[in-house]
Amino acid sequence: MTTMLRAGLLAGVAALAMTAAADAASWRGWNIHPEGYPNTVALEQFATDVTEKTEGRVTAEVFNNGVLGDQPDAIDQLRNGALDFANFNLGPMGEFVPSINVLSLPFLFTGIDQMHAVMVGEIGQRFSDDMSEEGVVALAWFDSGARSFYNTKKPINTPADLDGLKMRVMNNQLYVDMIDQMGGNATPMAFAEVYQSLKTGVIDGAENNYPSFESTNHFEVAPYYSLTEHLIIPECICISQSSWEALSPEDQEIVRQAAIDAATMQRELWAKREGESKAKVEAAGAKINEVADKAAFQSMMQPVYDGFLGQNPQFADLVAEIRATPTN
Ligand code: BDP
Repeated sequence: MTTMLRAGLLAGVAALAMTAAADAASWRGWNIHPEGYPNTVALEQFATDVTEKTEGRVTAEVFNNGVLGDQPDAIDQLRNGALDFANFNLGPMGEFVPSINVLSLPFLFTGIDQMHAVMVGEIGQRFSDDMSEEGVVALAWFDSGARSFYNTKKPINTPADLDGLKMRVMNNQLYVDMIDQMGGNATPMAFAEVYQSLKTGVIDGAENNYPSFESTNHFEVAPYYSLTEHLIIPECICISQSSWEALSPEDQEIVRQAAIDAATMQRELWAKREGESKAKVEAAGAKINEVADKAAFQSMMQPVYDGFLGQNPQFADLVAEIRATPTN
C-alpha cells in the first residue's frame, strides 16, 4: 500500500468514526436509590434496553444513590439537558409543573389502585402533557406505595401525637402545610441528609413508604412506623425534552417501549419489595402500628385543600375528576 493510499484510508476511517461519535448520544440517568432497589433495577433495565435496541445510537448509563445531585436539582438539570433521563417522585415535580401539585394533596386517592387507574388513563396523559411543556417527557409511571410517618420517639395514633415533632418532608410547600395542620413542625430536607439528622436529633421523624424506610436504614434510628398512608404519589420515568427531540421517530418508539417495560417490571418488583421491607424492619425491631382513625388525620386536611384550590381554582375540577375515578 502506498503511503498516500494508507493516509487516505486512515483519514476515511477517522471521518467515519467521527460521524458515528457525532450521531451517537451518551445518556446520563439520575437515580436517587441504591443498587437492588426496585426503581434501580428497572431503570438499569431501561438503560440496557435503550443501548441494545438502538444498537448503540444511544448509550444510556444510570448513576445511582443520588450522586448527580438531590431531586429538585436533578429536575432542573433534566430540564436544561444536563441530564438525559431519570426516575423522579412527582412530589418535588410540583414546584416546576403546577398541575402536578394536585398529586401531593394528602389523602387524595382512596388507595394505590385508584392512583394506578388515574395515571394510566386520560388524566395521567394530561399530567404528562403538562410536564412536557416544562421540558420533562414522562414516558411511564412507577409505583411508590403509600407514605406513612415514622419517628424516633413514639407511635402516632392521632394527629395530637405529632404535636411539636420535627418532621422531614420532601421539597414542596404542600407538605409543610400538611404537617403544620397536624400540629408538627415541617422541615424540608434532601433525602440523603435524613439518616444523620434523625440520628443526631436535628429532626424527630420523616415519612416514606416501606421500601425507602428500609433501604435508607432510617428504621434503625426512627423505629416507630405508623400507618397513616397520607400520601400516595406516583413516580415517573422521564426523559429530557432536548434528548427526546434529538432522537429519530424510530428511536423514540424504542425508548418509549423500554420505559413502559421498565415500569411494568418496577411495579412487580415493588409489590414484592414492600412485603420484604416490612418483614426486614420488623425483624430488626421496628414498631409498626395500624392507625385506627385515619379519618381524624384526613379531616384536618381541609385547610390544605382550601388554601391550594383558593390559589389554584383551575385545578378544582381535576381534583373532583380524580376522586370520581373508579378503581378497576
Ligand atoms: C422515595 C422516593 C424518592 C424520594 C424520597 C424522599 O422514591 O424519589 O426522593 O422518597 O423522601 O420514596 O425524598
